[in-house]
Amino acid sequence: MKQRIFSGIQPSGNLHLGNYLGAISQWLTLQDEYEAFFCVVDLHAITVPQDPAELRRKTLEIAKIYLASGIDPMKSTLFVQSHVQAHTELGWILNTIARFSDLEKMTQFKDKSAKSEKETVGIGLFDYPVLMAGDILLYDTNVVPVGKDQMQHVELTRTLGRRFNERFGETFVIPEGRVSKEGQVIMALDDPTKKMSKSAESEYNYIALSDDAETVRKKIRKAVTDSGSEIVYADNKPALKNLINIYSLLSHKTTADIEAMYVGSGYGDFKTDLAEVIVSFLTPFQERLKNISDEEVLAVLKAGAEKAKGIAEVKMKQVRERVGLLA
Ligand code: ATP
Ligand code: LTN
Repeated sequence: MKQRIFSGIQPSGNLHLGNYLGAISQWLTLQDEYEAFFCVVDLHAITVPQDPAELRRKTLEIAKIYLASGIDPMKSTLFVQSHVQAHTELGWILNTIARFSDLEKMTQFKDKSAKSEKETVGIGLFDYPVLMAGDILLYDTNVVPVGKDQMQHVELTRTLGRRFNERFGETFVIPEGRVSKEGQVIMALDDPTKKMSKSAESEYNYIALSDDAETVRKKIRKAVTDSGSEIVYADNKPALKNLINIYSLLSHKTTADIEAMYVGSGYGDFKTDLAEVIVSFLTPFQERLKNISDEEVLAVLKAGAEKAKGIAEVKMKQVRERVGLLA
């Protein structure tokens, strides 16, 4: 029996290179080895206000991005979270064992809520890691491939899974988080101390997967660099290190090879080439994306939801019984 992986991305904002290199590119290699579930987590996206029509459009777009990236529906199960009601049901049940003190510690909640007035921070934003735990535990997931920023939520999932098992008897597999080595965190182009983020204020923070060649070139030209002029991969040059990481991950050259290629040249040459490396990745990707029809992706999502429902329902029967809900 193959082990299972589960992961998801929210249909909010513009997907960027950080999402691709931190999450999706890891999934591509894992889908051969594992029984894989990749979800478009729309119920997570509504923890912040979304325009309904735009949310529907984004949900389809994320699913198309999965396909255009090479997630193969013959190997992996792709579906939309809200199509499988068990996610909200398990999320609620886990709420009853999650503690305020568990959630209060979550860095992402602290960061996101710090940006708004305290009185307006929604419960959904606070509670969302519990829903995420439900996503993962429903499928007896063994491994959760995510970017490093999500590891704290995977830790919480483990805590809630264990707590449930202790109180109600062995029910859930306790999953492990997995981050890819280099893609751990892609930093913002305009500030190497922050992660590249789709909810960033400035579009110079990220390269969107939908950026055209001219936009990529402009954004890379404007990307901040460190003092000095040589191309070296070092911790005291965080901006450059991030750019070399992106170069390396997309070109499959090692960071040492890249350093060697630019001995004697400056940031100008390096940035020009980096922009072309990104464009050569994005152009065929965008071409594939454009050719995926709504009908095609809807059919994949429908089949995916059917398969996911079957598995989730078996688990929920067991959960309801353990908790004492009348059959
Ligand atoms: P936001 O910044 O608005 O919270 P996000 O860009 O982090 O959104 P998510 O939907 O939260 O996007 O993340 C989807 C996946 O991409 C997660 O696995 C996350 O860890 C990964 N990811 C997001 N940003 C980065 C990044 N800068 N570097 C590496 N991985 C990332
Ligand atoms: N919270 C994650 C998205 C997410 C997820 C999941 C990731 C929701 N449910 C289950 C892995 C497994 C984020 O990236 N913001």
